[in-house]
Amino acid sequence: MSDSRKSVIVGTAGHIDHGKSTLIEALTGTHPDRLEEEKRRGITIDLGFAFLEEDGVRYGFVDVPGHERFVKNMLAGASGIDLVLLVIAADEVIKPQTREHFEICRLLGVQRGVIALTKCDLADNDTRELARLEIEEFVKGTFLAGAPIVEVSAKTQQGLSDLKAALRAAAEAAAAKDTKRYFRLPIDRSFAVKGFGTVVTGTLFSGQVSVGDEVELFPARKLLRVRGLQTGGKSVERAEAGQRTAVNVAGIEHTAIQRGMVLSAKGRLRATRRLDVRLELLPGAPPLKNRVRVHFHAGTLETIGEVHLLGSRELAPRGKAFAQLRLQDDAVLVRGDRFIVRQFSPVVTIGGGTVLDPLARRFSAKDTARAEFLEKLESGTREEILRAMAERNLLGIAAEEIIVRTGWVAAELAAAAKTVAQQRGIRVVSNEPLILLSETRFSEILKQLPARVERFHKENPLLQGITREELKASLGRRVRPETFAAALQMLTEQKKLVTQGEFVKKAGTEITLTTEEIRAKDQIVQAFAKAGLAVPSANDVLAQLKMEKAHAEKLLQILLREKVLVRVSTELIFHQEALARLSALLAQYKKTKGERIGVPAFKELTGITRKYAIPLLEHLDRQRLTRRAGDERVIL
Ligand SMILES: Nc1nc2c(ncn2[C@@H]2O[C@H](COP(=O)(O)OP(=O)(O)O)[C@@H](O)[C@H]2O)c(=O)[nH]1
Ligand SMILES: [Mg+2]
Repeated sequence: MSDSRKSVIVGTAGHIDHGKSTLIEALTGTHPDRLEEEKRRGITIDLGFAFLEEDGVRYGFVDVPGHERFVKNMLAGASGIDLVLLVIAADEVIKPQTREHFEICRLLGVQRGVIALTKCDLADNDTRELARLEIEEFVKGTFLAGAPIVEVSAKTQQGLSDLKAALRAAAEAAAAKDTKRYFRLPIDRSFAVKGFGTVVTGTLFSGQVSVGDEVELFPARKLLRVRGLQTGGKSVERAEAGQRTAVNVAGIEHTAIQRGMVLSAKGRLRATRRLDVRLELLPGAPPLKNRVRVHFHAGTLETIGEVHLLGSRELAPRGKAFAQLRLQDDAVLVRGDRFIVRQFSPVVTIGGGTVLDPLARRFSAKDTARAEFLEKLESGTREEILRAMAERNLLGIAAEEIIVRTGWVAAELAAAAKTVAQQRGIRVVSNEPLILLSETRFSEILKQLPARVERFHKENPLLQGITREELKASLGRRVRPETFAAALQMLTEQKKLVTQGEFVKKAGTEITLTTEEIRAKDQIVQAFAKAGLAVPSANDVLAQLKMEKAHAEKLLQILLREKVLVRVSTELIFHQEALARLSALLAQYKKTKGERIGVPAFKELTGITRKYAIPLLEHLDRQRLTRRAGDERVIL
C-alpha cells in the first residue's frame, strides 16, 4: 500500500481552562471530552482524541487534561506526539501547567510545535501584544523558539485557518515516525465493543501492524491475533507509526489489559525493571538525592522507581547524570526511549531523560567501566555500540539481545556487525545466531581449553579423553555453547586438540595400556558378553582379575565411557550387544504379538528373573523404547 499522506500526532499542552478541548472541537468538529464526568464538570480528566484529514495530512489529536491533578494522564498522552499544540489563553498567559506541560514535551524530545494564543476575543490589542512578548521570552532558546504564535478564538472562529496553515507547515517539517522499526503500541485504553470483543487503543509508536498479525502483549508476554484495525475512525487493513490506532484483538478479556501495557512485534522486546539512563533535572526542581524514589512515566506506563546516581550523591537542578532506575513494575523500553520522573511527594515533574540500556547490569561499585559504556550507548555509532556491548560481556552478545536493547532492525544490525567483524578486537564466533565476543576473551578460552584437557589426561591416564560436555562444563557458565564450539574447532584446526566422537584429547596422546591392562579389560568384556542378560555383579567380575580393585575399577570406567558396557542401574551392567539383541527381540515381539507386554511375558521372552527384568524395563522406559502403562509396557 503506497500512501503519500502523512500521519502526525498532535498533542495539546497547556494550563487548565485555557481552551484546549474547545480548540480541538473548533478544529475537528469533535469534542474530545468523552467521559460523563468530564461533560458534567466541564473539565478534561483523561485523554481525549479527535481526527482531521486536510491538505493531504492526517492529524491525530490527543487532547490532554490541564489540571495539575491529572498530569499523569497528560503524560500517557504526550508520549508519542510529533507536534505540540501549546495552548495559552491571552488573558492569563503562562501558568504553572503551561510550564510543566512544556517542560514535559521538551524532556520527551518533542521537536516542533505551534502556539495557539486562545480566547483572543477576550483580550484587547495591548493585552495580546504583551502576551506575545511574554511567550516569546518563555520559549527563547527552546525547541519552540521561533514557532508561530497564532491568535485564535474558538468563540468567533478567528484565526482558525491560520492555525491550520501553521499546523500543516509544522506537520510537513516534522520527521515522520519510522514505519520500518519493530511494531510498538503503548496502550492507553482497553474496552469491549459489542460484536467485536476487546479493543485497545494507543499512539502507534513505531513500525506497522496489519490485520491477521500475531502480536505480543507486554508484560504478560501473551500472543494475540489482530482481528481488526481502525485509524482515524475508519477500518483499515494496516496501521503505521504516527497514527492513533484501535486494535481489535482476539483471545483476551478487555479487563485483562490496562493502560501502561504494550502491544509489540512478537519476540522483539523484553520487559525490564532495571535500566541505565541519562537523567536530567529541571531548573525548578529541588536537588535529587541518590536512592530517592520517584514516579516514573514512559510510554503510557506509570510506576515507581528508585534512582541510583552513578558517581554522585546528589543531582543539582539543571544537572545531568547517568543513573540506574529500578522500577516496581515491568516496563518495555529500548535504547533512546524518553521518560519523565516526578517527585514522590508532593507530585511535581522534576526531570526526565533517555534510556541508554534497558537491560542494565546490577549496580556495583566494582563496575568501573559503566560510565564509559553508557557514554558509548549515548552518543556512539552503531558499530561503537556493538563493540562496547560485545566487550562488556564475558559471554559476548547475541543478535537477539542486541535487538531487544536497541530496537535495531536486522539489516541495521547485520551492517554494523559486518563492519565490526572486519575490525580488530571483536570476533564473530557464530553467524547463526549472530554472536560477537571480544578477541581478548576468545583467546582466554583458547588458552583454557588445552590446559583443561591436559589436566584431564594427567588425572585420568587410562582414559582416552575428556567428553565435550565435561570440557565445556569445566569452563563454567560464562561460555556460550557456540563460543565453545568455535574455540574447539579452531584448536582442532590448529592441531592442538583432537576430537574423536564425544571425546576430546590432546593431539599426539595415545593412551597406552600395559599388556596386563589389555588382558584384564578383555576379561571384563568377555564376562559380560558371555552372560547375556543374566549378568554377574560388577564386583564379582572385577574380583576375578589379578589386580588392585581401584585399578580394575578404572578399566571398567573406560569400558563404560567407550560404551562397550552400559550401566542400567547402580547394580547392573550389561554388554551393549546384549542390549541391542534385547531391543531386536522386543521389536519382533511387537510385530507378532502386539505392542503390549507384561512383566511375566517379558521374563519368558528373555528368560531372565525379576531381579534383571525390572531394572531392564525401567532402563528401556528411560531410553523411550518402552512406555509404562499400568502393569504392562507399550513397546514404542
Ligand atoms: N471567550 C472564549 N472562551 C473560550 C474560548 N475557548 C475556550 N473558551 C472557554 O474556556 C473554558 C475552558 O475551555 P476548555 O476548552 O475546557 O479548556 P481546557 O481546560 O484547556 O481544555 C470553557 O468554558 C470554554 O467555553 C475562546 O476562544 N473564547
Ligand atoms: Mg480540556
